[in-house]
Amino acid sequence: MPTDNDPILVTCGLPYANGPAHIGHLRTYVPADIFVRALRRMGHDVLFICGSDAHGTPIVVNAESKGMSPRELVEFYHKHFEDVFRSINVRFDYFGCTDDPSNHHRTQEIVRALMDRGHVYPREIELAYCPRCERFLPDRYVEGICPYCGVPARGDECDQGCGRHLEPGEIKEAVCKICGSRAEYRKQTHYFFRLSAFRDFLLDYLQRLGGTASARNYALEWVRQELKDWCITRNMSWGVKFPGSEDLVVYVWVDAPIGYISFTEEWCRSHDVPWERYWRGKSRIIHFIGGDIIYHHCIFWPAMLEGAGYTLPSDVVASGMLKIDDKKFSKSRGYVVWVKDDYIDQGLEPDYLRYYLASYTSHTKEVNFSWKILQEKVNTELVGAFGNFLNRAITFAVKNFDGKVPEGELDPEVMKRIERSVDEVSSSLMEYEFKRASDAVLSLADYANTYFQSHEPWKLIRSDRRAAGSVLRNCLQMAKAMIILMEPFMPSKMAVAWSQLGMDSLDNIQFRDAAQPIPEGQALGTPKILFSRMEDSTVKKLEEIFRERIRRAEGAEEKVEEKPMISFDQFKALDLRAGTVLEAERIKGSDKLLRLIVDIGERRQIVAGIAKMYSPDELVGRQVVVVANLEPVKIFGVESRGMLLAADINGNAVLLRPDREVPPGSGIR
Ligand code: B3M
Ligand code: ZN
Repeated sequence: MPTDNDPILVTCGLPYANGPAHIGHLRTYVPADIFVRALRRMGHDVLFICGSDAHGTPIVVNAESKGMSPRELVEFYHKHFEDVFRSINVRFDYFGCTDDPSNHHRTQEIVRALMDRGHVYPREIELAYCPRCERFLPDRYVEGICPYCGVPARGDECDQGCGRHLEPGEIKEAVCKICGSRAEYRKQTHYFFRLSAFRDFLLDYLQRLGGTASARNYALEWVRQELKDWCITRNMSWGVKFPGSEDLVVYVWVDAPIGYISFTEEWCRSHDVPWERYWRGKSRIIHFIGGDIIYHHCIFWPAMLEGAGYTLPSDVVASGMLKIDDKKFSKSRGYVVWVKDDYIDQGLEPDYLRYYLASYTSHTKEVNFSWKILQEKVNTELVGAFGNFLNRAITFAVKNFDGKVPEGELDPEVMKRIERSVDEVSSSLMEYEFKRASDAVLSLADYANTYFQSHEPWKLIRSDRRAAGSVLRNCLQMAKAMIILMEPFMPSKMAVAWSQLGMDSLDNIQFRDAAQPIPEGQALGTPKILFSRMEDSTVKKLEEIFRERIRRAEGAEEKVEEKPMISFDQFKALDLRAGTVLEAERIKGSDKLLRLIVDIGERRQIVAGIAKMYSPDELVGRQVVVVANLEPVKIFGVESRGMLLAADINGNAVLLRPDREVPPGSGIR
């Protein structure tokens, strides 16, 4: 077990480089950043590591749909996350990417070690294969029915039903996500990690695992029930090559956590420190993760580390989920707040959001976010209590004591109160109780406000200047303590407050300095309002953006819902005909459109948006179904007189065709 003097490594779950950051992400990153800042102010030697997760099928699917390469997509979002973290004051020592060469290298090293030690074995399995696309369908390339609960599911997880992780080959009634075809099952050799052999190890390890009880208990529950071996290979080219195989890559959940190691290596390389200090020695490794990836971090990952001979994590800290306006977070339904567009770019204070996320409720519980609550917290807790006291104390001292910390006695009661706050904040943070810690600072602010109020320095100054000076010196001492203890939560704001106290730099200040007497005669800075109120008009504007997004999401959902009834005559008004494609070619400048000549009893030129799904060659000679009496339109400068019927599979067209060859021009009824 690591001791107090061992180096500490703190990591955060790696965001997929597959979409923008939303405040659900920050539920993990902000508390981790607070924790690291606090550890440093308690004198610990800490390294803070994260990076983007570049692999896995969703990224390939998304890149394909955007007409980008996976690497381009990953680079784009990698930079996005770096920017967001900078703007919200989350400061990693190193932010890597799992597609970096060092991670390919470390992953292969670990997989080889696992193979050498007999923890990985080959097995032939039956996998979904699309005969039309002529390829195996890993994970998100396939949809079907969950074998456990019978609900429609994705290839790798039953996301709408029982929530189980699905192993390759498990999904029933598989359908190809690319072309919509019914998949077949074909045999292929894959590699499995012998997770089942780690049961006793895990039972013992998990009892000792630190972090949140939520993570430990959830994992123990799983280990007690069932531990199945994990298939760790996939048929793809994007990813880390499985050693010794040309067409298999390792499963993304193998190389993603290994990023924690390879990013540490990268940082160590540029700082001339052996990486083994963290991953082969006595260190304390603390993972901050979302509550939905406990299984991976508490079961799969420690078993892999144990199997390959690396240091085991000492703590797994799992955050609760986030709700928006008391509704389940959902990007597709519009219940989402994007960090950049909806927050930073609206000119809102990063520190307000940090404070909200940390102080709303305890770390493992559900946070509800709404603009109204943000306003209320800012206006009462930050403006009303914390900021109000700082401003009163500093302004009074500047005005009445020549801009300096007045001479006076430090009250032992006040000093005891400060010591108590330091203890409370420190111990709460060490237990990952972020709310308890910020509440403790707020309660010091309340105490300080009452102290100022009840000692009435504005009266005292006229009768006993020395006594008034003492009151103010005590107030400034409490201000100093409040700023130091609040810094991990609101680093930008506290740096400003610190300079108003006339202090140099907060950089090397420790929590225990909160009780170091503030020097008499020290020149104070210029008092300014630290926190500004959130006005109703601002909140209204932010809520409007949010409502509009939900309205648009609902509108999009309605489109695929029922349409109004039509009469048979209306149906008969459609001139539908079977036809045969005579010619097909791409339209220059468009990657979606094809120009077709179709025989529907006459030659018709039709422009169709199917180039992503069909090549011109495969269309010539094929029979199709055409709406022949649509008004002609020009698309990309080419006239289109008619439309092909197709099924819409997530925006991709799958053409309809007659069941057997029919004469071109046959009517459809
Ligand atoms: N990229 C994101 C998630 O499932 C995933 C985390 C990897 S951590 C090694 O939350
Ligand atoms: Zn299921």
